[in-house]
Amino acid sequence: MSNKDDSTLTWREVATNLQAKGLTEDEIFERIWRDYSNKFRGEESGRRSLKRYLHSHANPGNSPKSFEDNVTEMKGTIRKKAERSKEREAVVMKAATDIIIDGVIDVINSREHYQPKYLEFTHNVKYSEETIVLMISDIQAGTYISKESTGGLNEYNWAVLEKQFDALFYGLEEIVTRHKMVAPINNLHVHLIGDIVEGWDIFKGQTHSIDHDIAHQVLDIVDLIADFLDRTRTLFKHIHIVGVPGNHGRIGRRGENLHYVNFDYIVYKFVEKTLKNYPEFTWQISESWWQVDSIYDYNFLMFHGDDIRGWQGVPYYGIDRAAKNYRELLELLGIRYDYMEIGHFHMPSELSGVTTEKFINGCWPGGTIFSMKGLGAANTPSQKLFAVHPKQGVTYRYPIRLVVNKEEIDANRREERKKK
Ligand SMILES: [Mn+2]
Repeated sequence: MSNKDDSTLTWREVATNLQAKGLTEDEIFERIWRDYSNKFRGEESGRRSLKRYLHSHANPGNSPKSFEDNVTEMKGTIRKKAERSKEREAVVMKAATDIIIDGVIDVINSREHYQPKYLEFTHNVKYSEETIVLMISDIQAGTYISKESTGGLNEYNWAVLEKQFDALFYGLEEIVTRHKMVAPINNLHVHLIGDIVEGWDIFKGQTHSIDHDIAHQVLDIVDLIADFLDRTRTLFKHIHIVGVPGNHGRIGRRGENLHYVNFDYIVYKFVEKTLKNYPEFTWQISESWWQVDSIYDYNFLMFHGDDIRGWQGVPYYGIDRAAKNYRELLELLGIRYDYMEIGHFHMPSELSGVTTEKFINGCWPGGTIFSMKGLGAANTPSQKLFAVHPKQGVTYRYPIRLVVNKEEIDANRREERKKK
């Protein structure tokens, strides 16, 4: 019970006190109406609301609800409301889905049964001739990588390179022979995209990772390329050779000489002279660092790619930007190109674009000490072959893997040494 003087209590407090004393609802009503009727607005409505209040709050025998009780009650109310609304939602969803399904079923049922129109396979397709392009780049002839210095991760030397030329030819032969069964293939375009030789002073200490000096890199690779091209005459009626220089064959520091003062360019010219008596070959080798080769209605732009800045792997944005810049540049000559071919990055890839697809060639040595120690990167040696269709542009593409049996090479060498 309150210690307050009755005159300072509100009628609600008085009602609570009287209820605690055990007075009935009617008795409490009389007392409060007597003392507090002036607190209520209007006689009739005042009486009604006081009665309502007493009935719900001060009803003797019903102890007043605690705050927690009210919260619990409210929770129940809210939960019930939520459940009701969820149920309604589910009903609406189900009804809406049923309407759609009913509609679909009606449409399906109203359709006539499908009558097959094509009962026989008519094999009357005339396959168009296709032209083969073989990208050759990043041979880095003269590179020497020992098994020991790479912890067995790679081994590369001139004997491996010679075997790789066999692998390249066998790969080409198998793919072309297979496709000749469906369509005529008469023309090969060989795109030489630079870094044919490894060089000898491109980076510090390079002389420790070559097994051929630059003179013999040039002389011996000319023989291997000429021999390879000679073999392609067994598969094709006409072979067109296009060449652009790379960065490894340059003479002097970067930018010291013009780009064609480069051993790659010398190798190409040398090969051209070597095979000059064979009418099957046509040559497109100039002092330019870029070339465009036309096959049917398609133009293939090629350059080595060392001017595209990159760090680790293929610089997609740089390549994309170069493609767009070359598009503008070649507009000066009225040349539109459809495909772009580069080497240099040692990571075989094909990048799509709005109008230009870009081909990035693989390399011959695989992981070098530089790539593996510095970047933890190595790729299976490979070169890219693709076919050009008169109407479809570039169709099938193959990586020709240049993986050779190194144990076999070692065994042959041991045999040779024994003979001596
Ligand atoms: Mn390069």
